[in-house]
Amino acid sequence: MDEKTNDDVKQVAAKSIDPAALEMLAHAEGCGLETAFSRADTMKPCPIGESGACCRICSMGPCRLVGKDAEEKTGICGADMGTIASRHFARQVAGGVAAHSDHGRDMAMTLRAVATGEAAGYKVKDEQKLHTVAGYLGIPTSGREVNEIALDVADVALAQFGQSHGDIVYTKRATPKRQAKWRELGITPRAIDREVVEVMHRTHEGVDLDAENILKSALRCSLADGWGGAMLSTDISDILFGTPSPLSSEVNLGVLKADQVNVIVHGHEPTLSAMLVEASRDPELIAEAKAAGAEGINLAGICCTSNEILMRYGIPAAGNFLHQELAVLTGAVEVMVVDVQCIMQALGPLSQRFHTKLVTTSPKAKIPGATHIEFDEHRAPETAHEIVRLAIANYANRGPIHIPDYHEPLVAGFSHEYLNYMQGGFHRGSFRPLNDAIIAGRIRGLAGVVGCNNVRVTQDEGIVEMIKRFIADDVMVVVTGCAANAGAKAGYLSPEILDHAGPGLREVMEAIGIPPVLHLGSCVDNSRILTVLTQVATEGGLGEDIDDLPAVGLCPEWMCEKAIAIGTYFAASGAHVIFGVSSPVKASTEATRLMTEGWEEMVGGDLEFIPDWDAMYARSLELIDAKRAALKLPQYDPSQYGDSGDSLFFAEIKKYLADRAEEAERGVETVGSPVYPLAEGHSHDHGDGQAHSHGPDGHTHGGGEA
Ligand code: BF8
Ligand code: SF4
Repeated sequence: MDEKTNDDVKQVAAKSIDPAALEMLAHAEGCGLETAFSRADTMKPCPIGESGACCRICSMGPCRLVGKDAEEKTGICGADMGTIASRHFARQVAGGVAAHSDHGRDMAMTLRAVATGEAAGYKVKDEQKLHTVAGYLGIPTSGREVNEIALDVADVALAQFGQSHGDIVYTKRATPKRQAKWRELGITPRAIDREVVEVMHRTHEGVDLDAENILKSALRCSLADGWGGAMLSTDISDILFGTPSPLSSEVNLGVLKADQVNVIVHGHEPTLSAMLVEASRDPELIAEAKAAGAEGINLAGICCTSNEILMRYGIPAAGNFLHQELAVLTGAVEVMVVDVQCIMQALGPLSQRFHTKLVTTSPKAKIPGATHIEFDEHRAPETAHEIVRLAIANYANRGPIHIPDYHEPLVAGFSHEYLNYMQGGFHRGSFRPLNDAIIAGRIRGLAGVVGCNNVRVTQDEGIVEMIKRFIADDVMVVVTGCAANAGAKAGYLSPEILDHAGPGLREVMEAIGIPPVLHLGSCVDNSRILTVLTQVATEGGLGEDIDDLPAVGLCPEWMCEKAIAIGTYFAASGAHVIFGVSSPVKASTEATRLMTEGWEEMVGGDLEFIPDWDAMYARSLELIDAKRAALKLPQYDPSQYGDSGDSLFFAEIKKYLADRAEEAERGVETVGSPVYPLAEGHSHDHGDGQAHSHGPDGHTHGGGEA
């Protein structure tokens, strides 16, 4: 490789805070291969589009409102900046809602196929959750067979997409105050598809031309995601694959194994990947892998498919969004299986430079250069076997490999149900301890740090900075999606991180026995945050609704429309939300005002864009402290706490994880959902059926270069 100047080093260092990524970027450069990171150097964002000042809704345009007086200009049809920016924003919301919700619909279709006995290999894993969900949906359960209930749940869920009258049923899970507010404003979502279609209609040329009204429709559309498609997706995934409870695993590219057949699942849906988990553990296939010269079959994940199987089976995560190309660059991936969303087209040509077979599986998502093996829930186990066999056959074709030796331990799997259980046991689950801690000021507030990676900012930097600062300042953090993965790679999802928590937070976490940063799952699982916040709000002592809580939601490195939809539904549910990177409505003072002051007045929550990490953090604390003051809670004072803690937490969680590893070794059924593990006596393993031992430095080692 050429010698590097200081400037080169700085430029590379600015791309990621993850040493594995930096190592792989240097490797890519050495191989003369490009990645999203290097393409971003030459492809600068268009400043007009980036700020929301470009309209390409009709062919009289595209109209671009630029210059000092841009806000006084209009497009050819007379549309002003507020309309143009809001219209584009609303369409982003609709795109995100469509993506999450279509995923939710597919989950409901799978549940239906399971209920009618047409989906071999799947079954209802969590009957308790099925009963709970049936209760929300008004479906009788008493004296009925599991599949009878499941069929009704699937049909009522599917009806939520296209019903011709009524509201989305899950909106009833919001606080009474929130439901009343939505009704009063006329933004209770009616049917999921309808809200997406309506936004597309309103933002067609020449329809809704009032920024405030357009943005109001975006709020309603987003609610069809958070309290509709995404929430259904989470619930049905729990029914089919088990409601998560804590388990340990590992994260980062070092989870790839030099001497095993590596299969990566990437995308968002848990359906095929759950079957791949089983296939990767099939003794017959393992024997075939050994006959092909490998030591075994190693499954790992990227993006939210990874989160889905990490949370339920402990399958290790190879990385987040910007790791997808880096994984292929290791040369050690026999097959990368993708389903839908956040999959880069670049994987097609890149995988052709290696022996890696890129396998597309969804009829909705094909990529030139990939092998298409269509997933069909009616023959899922066969498809999974076919894919694993393709990987085994491909093992012999490996060239030189380069696996960066970085892998961090993490604990994941904190569902709403598990948090309840942790705070009072199977029969007395509640959020009382957490609420009391917030009221007393031991916990200053709550923060959700969620969302993507984006090459426009240093990978993982904003996410990890926020997590680090929050826990040091006694703010409890929940994470999902690629942000969870970023936090984990930096070591913040390991129980040891309690040492970095502030004195009050540490005391509480030790007492309850949970870590200060909780991995709640994939991006559709942001709906878990909605239900957690709703319970915190109704538990007592912290007001009556989400907009009373000392809480913020951050998406420091947002990238796609789904993130915009999530941010919007949190705002519509009463949360203060801050995004980084840049604002898609920056060009319009009016749209910016509407989404901040305007929405705060309307729904109590808002959406701000603050690209600077220091400013984002300062604003977060300001918002949290303002809510504490409004609730007349004692001012946060860290000097009061920190004396009562001991290592109870470590002892508890370590024992819990060790018990489960031990059970897994004994062959106790590990696929499933022991939400109440002590009540049900189930266990998860770590994805490869083995207990992982942690070295004295708290890190696990393996993989490595060959
Ligand atoms: O749905 S966080 S980059 S992977 S969009 Fe995509 Fe963003 Fe990652 Fe999961 Ni979510
Ligand atoms: Fe231009 Fe109006 Fe057409 Fe948009 S809808 S491209 S602003 S003429």
